[in-house]
Amino acid sequence: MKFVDEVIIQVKAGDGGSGCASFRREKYIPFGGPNGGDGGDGGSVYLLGDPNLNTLADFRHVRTFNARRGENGKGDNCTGRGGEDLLINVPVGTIVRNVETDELIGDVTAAGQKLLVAQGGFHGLGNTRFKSSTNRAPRKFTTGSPGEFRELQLELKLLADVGLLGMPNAGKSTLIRAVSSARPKVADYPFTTLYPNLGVVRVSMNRSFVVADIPGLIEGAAEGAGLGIRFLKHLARTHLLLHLVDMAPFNDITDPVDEVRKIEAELEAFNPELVTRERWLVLNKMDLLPKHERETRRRDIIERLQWHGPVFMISAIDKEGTQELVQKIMQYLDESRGRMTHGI
Ligand SMILES: Nc1nc2c(ncn2[C@@H]2O[C@H](COP(=O)(O)OP(=O)(O)OP(=O)(O)O)[C@@H](O)[C@H]2O)c(=O)[nH]1
Ligand SMILES: [Mg+2]
Repeated sequence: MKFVDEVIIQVKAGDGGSGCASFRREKYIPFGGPNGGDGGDGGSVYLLGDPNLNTLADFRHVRTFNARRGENGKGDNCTGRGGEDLLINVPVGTIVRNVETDELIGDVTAAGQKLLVAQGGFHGLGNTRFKSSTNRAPRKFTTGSPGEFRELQLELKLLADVGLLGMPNAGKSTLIRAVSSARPKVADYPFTTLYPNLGVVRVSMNRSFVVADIPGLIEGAAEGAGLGIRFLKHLARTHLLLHLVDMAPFNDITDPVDEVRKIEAELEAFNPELVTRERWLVLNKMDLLPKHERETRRRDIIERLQWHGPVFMISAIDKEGTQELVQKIMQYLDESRGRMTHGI
């Protein structure tokens, strides 16, 4: 399915039903009193976080959403039926703005979260309500108020704990397949991954984290080369970046150190804050190097990069070193979540 992460939709809540002006008319009872009932409230429009969606693609086809109006009141003091609320399912991570005012309406960050985006109209009052000692036969009633109308901009910024970063073919999708049940396509040509995928990594019964696999970046991505950097925004809400590097490129011209620097330059061009985000170096494809060369290659890369952060050496394809990486990630996330909840 096509990946869409920005759409504009229109939502209209239901109008409130009008009150009714009516009088009791029964045989042998002249001058029966007022008996007009109230109208019903209009339905409101809500967005609902749906964990099974990961794109806004459905909104390319249907862009207008109307909740039902409340029914008008009737005689015999019958209240009109309220209009049903309308729930629109959106992926978790959807940010909602009012197009007209550019105001932020909210952020759907959890499955099952309901966000009110257009309030239904209030019901009108029937003439029974206006009965008083001085006016026993009021003809007055009120109409329902209109439901809110809004034009909304929906923007999806995937919510993942960990983001994968790297050149095409570094093995990002292979890694996500090795550690989660997600099955993104893997192939030996660049730009196999065309849109972000999420994978849930289950570490034990109730400990897990979410990894986002994003399309590979190349030099000049900030200017639109390759698939560009438009997917980098999906890394904005991650806590940790894994920077994957092919440590055994098949030709001598490709230097892993250059490859890392190119990606850093693109990050910087997109959003300097991303460069300061916690980032771990993951040297992949170690299976392609003879055992005795691995450590030398690793040291050479770290030294030339002057890398001081954590470094891992793995073979995503053989799942070597991947479990250790997963454990370290879980530990790091537990600690940083702990820091957040303790306000440190
Ligand atoms: N030998 C070896 N090959 C690997 C390893 N990891 C990935 N590959 C191969 O490298 C190629 C690219 O892997 P992908 O996982 O598609 O790479 P990617 O980073 O997702 O690439 P894009 O989606 O194009 O950005 C495939 O042919 C994989 O089989 C590894 O650990 N060892
Ligand atoms: Mg891929």
